[in-house]
Amino acid sequence: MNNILINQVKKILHGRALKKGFAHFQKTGISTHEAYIAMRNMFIITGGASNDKLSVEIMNQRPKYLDIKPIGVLGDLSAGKAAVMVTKMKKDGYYIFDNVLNEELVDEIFKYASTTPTSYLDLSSPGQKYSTNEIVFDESKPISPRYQFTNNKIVSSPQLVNLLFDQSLLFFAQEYLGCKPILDLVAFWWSLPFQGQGKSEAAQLYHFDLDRIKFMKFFFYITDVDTNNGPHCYVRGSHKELPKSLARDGRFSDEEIEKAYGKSNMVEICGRKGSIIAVDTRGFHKGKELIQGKRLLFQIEFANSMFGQSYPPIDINLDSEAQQEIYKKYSDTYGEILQLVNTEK
Ligand SMILES: O=C(O)CCC(=O)C(=O)O
Ligand SMILES: [Fe+2]
Repeated sequence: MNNILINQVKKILHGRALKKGFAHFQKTGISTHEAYIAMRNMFIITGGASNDKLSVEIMNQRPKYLDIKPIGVLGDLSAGKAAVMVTKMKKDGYYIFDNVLNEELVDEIFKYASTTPTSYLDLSSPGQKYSTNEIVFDESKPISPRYQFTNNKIVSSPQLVNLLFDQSLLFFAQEYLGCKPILDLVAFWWSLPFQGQGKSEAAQLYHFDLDRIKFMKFFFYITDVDTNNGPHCYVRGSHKELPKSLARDGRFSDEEIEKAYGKSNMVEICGRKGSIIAVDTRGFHKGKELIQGKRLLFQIEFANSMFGQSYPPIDINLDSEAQQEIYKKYSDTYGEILQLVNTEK
């Protein structure tokens, strides 16, 4: 068989598996591994069009919330203030907000991360494995390029929980995704220079994320980030369509990316601590390998559906009544990965 024919057959088979898997998910809420793999394959075969098609369907099924009070760390986004930002994000695939986290908050988060034990990327065996033991991060004794806090540690920080429930972020995500967002992933990690080891595992080589159909991440820099200590790198406009020359899964070299997009579209996002960035990581991106210093980053992802990769739920205890209310009111958003374990008072 020639290649064109093989690709046609693949498209039909993966397309069928995706259709069946998505229908099963809609009926049962269960996303099978096979269906997830079919989504990834179809993304690559169609250059992303299959995800866009499913997103239209999802948009109709999950109409936007009409009563979000869009005030928070991004400022007051009411009266159409998010529109210009979202338009730019749709064009470029990322957006750097003028608003930053206030210094006191950044300092508290930094202190928490400096004193709370963290898991770390364990390079002693292949794959993306994190240690089961947790240690307090010590930059003078580097043992890994990446130290990642467990979800339990994240939801034990009142400052990070405040960010999870921030209503300006929810509103922005809704405007970008075009439907009710789902909080589907949180991450908090330190990065260190590590002589080029573990670059693939630490997401320091170009790649695209594809755990969900459509999604976006907020990045919060908790340390100053310059060209030497691991800026997030993004390829402007690469979230729209996957070019045929890069139509495969995996990691990509800088040279390969430059050939396809040109250097002028490869953006290094530096910023002072407190910087807030929105990124559609379906486009090509990486964390730049650190040459010196360290980087602490907090990340929140919103998606339009839980179809795709599966993650374990996170137990959370909410002390704030206001947050309990938001959790209940927008349970379609917060209730997918967060499990409220408050005992009745
Ligand atoms: O470390 C970074 O800046 C990028 C990490 C990454 O690939 C991701 O969060 O999806
Ligand atoms: Fe990524």
